Amino acid sequence: MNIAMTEDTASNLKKVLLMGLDNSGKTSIVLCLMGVKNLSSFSSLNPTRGVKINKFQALGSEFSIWDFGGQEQFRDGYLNDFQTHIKGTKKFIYVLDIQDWKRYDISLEFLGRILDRLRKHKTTIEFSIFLHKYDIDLDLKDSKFDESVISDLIRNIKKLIPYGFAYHIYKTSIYTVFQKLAI
Ligand SMILES: Nc1nc2c(ncn2[C@@H]2O[C@H](COP(=O)(O)OP(=O)(O)OP(=O)(O)O)[C@@H](O)[C@H]2O)c(=O)[nH]1
Ligand SMILES: [Mg+2]
Repeated sequence: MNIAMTEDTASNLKKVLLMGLDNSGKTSIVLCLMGVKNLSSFSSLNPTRGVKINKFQALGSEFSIWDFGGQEQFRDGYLNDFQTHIKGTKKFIYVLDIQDWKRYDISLEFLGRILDRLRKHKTTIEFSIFLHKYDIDLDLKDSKFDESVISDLIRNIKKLIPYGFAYHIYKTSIYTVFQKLAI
């Protein structure tokens, strides 16, 4: 993908970046935002290789959603080229799979490195963290995965946030027509 070709030039073009570990649900979120409702589109998704840019119109604006495939082999590259990627960005969404509790530490580490870059660049980008796959029927009775695991996770996320940095955390799910609950 030629980055120069896709730079934000129109003033009403809203550039949104999505990052997070592989399989966390970024491409599914993009499909939801684009209005895809056919559930089979979500079950047949392949891992995103590198950055995939999706442009579409909604609410009178044109959106350019940059979906960064989260496999380990790509992550360092995104951080090395961070400044180039975030140029013109309006909103940054970090996606964490709430059901993938075995990889919380890896996801927190990646999030920490992203926040570090954002702090260095002193940007005013809106920052959100999606605790994704927070499905309506999520079973929190499992002994290894309960409310305390999630509150620990949220506490650990907050520890990573630089002082004075504005952000929001949401619980999201592609079910129930893309739910996004502020916490
Ligand atoms: N239970 C549940 N599964 C979801 C949800 N969102 C996505 N998934 C599933 O999670 C899997 C991975 O989704 P993707 O959207 O491909 O994940 P990704 O973050 O784009 O992965 P990479 O491209 O490898 O970085 C798919 O099987 C989706 O159907 C959700 O809200 N709840
Ligand atoms: Mg993907």
